[in-house]
Amino acid sequence: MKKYVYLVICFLLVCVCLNGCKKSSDNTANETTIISLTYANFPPASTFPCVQMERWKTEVEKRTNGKVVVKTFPGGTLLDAKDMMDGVIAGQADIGCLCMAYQPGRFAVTNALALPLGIKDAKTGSKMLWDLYNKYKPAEFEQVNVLTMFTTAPSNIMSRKPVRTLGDIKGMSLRASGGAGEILQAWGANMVGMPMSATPEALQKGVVHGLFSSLEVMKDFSYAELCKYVTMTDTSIYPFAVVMNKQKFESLPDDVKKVFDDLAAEQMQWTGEYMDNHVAEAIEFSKQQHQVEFIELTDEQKAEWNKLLEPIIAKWIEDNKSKIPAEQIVADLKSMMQEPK
Ligand code: DTR
Repeated sequence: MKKYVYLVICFLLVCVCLNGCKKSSDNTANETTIISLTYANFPPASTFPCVQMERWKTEVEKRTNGKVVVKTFPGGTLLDAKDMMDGVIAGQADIGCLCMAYQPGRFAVTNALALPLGIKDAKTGSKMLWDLYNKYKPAEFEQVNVLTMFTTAPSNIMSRKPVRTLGDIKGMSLRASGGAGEILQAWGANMVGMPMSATPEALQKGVVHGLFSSLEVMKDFSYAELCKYVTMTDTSIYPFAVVMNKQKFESLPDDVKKVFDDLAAEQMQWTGEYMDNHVAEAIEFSKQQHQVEFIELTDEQKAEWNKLLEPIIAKWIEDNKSKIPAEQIVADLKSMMQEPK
């Protein structure tokens, strides 16, 4: 009898245990059906890096039928501009958007896009950047999974006082970042390096008297209220990358990985086009709403200004050729510029 009772107790215990295991595996299944990812960005939500982030989120959530949910963090609320790459590698955010110029020297190959090559718009620049990245697959991106890349439109001078000649720019404190800074220095400006997110305050406080960037910021950061003059130089674009923590990417199911991979080139193209259209809108906005004067240089001036930039490419090749195939990279970029679009 005792033996019988003992057997029944054992049987009941096994049943309870099995039931518990089943419940916990059901829970796990529920948890894994929705994959939640964090996406960090450094500038405010209305700016182009964040607009492209929201577009990517919408597309991913749609194409995975809600299996992936992306939580976006604009304005440096999760990771700041300079911490973006290391923060993603460390897993502080699953995904991050970074401007390569903000960490000089770190993205040597792809930052070649910032050289004064005369790339005419963001659509062209973004395609060139993507092709260059895919050709060289530089070691600096090995620790992450690259989700897309894109560039800004060319940079122009936005300033509180008019810049009509090289004499006007001499000694003027202008804000830029990375390679674009060398351009300002070549023209005689006092270059002040800082990320875009720090620039509104620097302009307000008079630490800088203008900046050098693509013109959509006249609208998105309301610089048109302070900078009443734009000198059209159309030089130097800024390359960006969207990177994902590698282990996190590897942990995704194959169908989700495919959605991300399929979106990469499409997102690059979408962002380039968005940027070019948005620059055109910002120019109209600055003229109509804030009476900003757009100063065009004469052909002779352009030749004079461009001449001062010639040593920059040669110096970049010299400085980088022991580490990367710098000469070939410049040759590749020049030939990509000739390709029909
Ligand atoms: N031109 C670069 C990058 C840049 C251009 N537009 C934006 C908007 C928000 C953040 C960065 C950028 C720069 O001047 O930093």
